[in-house]
Amino acid sequence: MSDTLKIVTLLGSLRQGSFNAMVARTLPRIAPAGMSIDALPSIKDIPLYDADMQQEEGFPATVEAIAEQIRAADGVVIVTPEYNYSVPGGLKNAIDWLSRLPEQPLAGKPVLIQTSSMGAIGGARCQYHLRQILVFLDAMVMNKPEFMGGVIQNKVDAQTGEVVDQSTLDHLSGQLTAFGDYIQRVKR
Ligand code: FMN
Repeated sequence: MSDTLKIVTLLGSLRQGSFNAMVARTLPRIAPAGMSIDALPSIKDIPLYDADMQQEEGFPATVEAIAEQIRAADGVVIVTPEYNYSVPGGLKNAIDWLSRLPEQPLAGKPVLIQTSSMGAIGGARCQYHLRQILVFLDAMVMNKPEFMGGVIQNKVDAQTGEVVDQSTLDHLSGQLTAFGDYIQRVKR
């Protein structure tokens, strides 16, 4: 492992103007010293999980690419909206594919969760469903501090596509610093 902590972001929204994409895009410039943050490939073109497809055609190239980058990273930040009080289907589908890989990339991997929504509680209900899923994948999800970006549409600049609200920025950068410390504590 190099001195720089290599973090990758997995985005749960597919839409062009995604507020969660704005959160993910903001992270590199507010990361603590010694931490790099890069976006994983979009999950948009991953087909619905199908065991027959897996057997006949192998894993989709995007799933293989995401897995390889997760394996090479020190930690993963999952940045996602909440859909119907839970995890968006596209994100669950990507996790389902990843979970079937022989060298399952999230096993033992430090993971941070960030949810944002236009609602007041910022996707809190999604977080606990996502944590439950990640138990089975044996990921090492950081407990606290949590980040739930409520009413996120009022905290971003649509022109630059980044978070501008200062208390949200402070919360996010504090959480990233805590994640760096967490990785140092749990890394093997
Ligand atoms: N917002 C919530 O706070 N809780 C929900 O349960 C919830 N369910 C949604 C379900 C669907 C199918 C969609 C399209 C939106 C839902 N929303 C919910 C609103 C999202 O928070 C909002 O669309 C948000 O902007 C999505 O994130 P994005 O901007 O990153 O795409």
